[in-house]
Amino acid sequence: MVAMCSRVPAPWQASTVPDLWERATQHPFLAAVRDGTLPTAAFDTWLAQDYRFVGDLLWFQARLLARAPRAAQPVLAAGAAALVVELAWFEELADERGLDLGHPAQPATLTYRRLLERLDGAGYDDAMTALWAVEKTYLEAWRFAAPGAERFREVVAHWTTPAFGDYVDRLGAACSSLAGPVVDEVLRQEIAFWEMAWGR
Ligand code: HMH
Repeated sequence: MVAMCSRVPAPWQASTVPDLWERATQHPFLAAVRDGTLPTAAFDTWLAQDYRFVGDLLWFQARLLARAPRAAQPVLAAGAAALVVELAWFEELADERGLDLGHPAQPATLTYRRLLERLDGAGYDDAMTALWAVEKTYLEAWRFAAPGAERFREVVAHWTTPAFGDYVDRLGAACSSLAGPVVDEVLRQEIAFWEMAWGR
């Protein structure tokens, strides 16, 4: 296989486990965002947990930047700065919605955090591939939900901007591989994260 790095494959090419990408990116939670049947409480539960997750991801990404090769520094530094801005965006959104972001992390959030901690101790290549998978799954998931029912339209647009798509492509281009066990592990955590809010 020549130049794996130079192009991002279609998502379903990156996992060896059937259905894992579909389950992570076409979850009923997302279909309900699209058709407007998602209860507001479920969305708010998810939002507060995702705020925690973004904080954990920033921790992971800052440390990944610290050990990254020179060529990967620009995309990782830009991404880390974008996560700081994203946290502020969540805080504004929570303010508008009268939502408390202080809820403790739920089990799915804690399990995802533990995966990030483990990846922090893993080799750089695996950690980088996992970061790409985290962002690629999220992008494809929101693209599946787009444009979203009226009351979710603004947030869906926020997570499907061309700039975010470009960022994910740049992450992919900086990876030595876009497949492997770490990708599947990320996909399982992404599925569990949707389930957390959907199940209640
Ligand atoms: C669960 N996966 C989840 N939340 C996010 N915010 C992202 C990925 C992308 O940052």
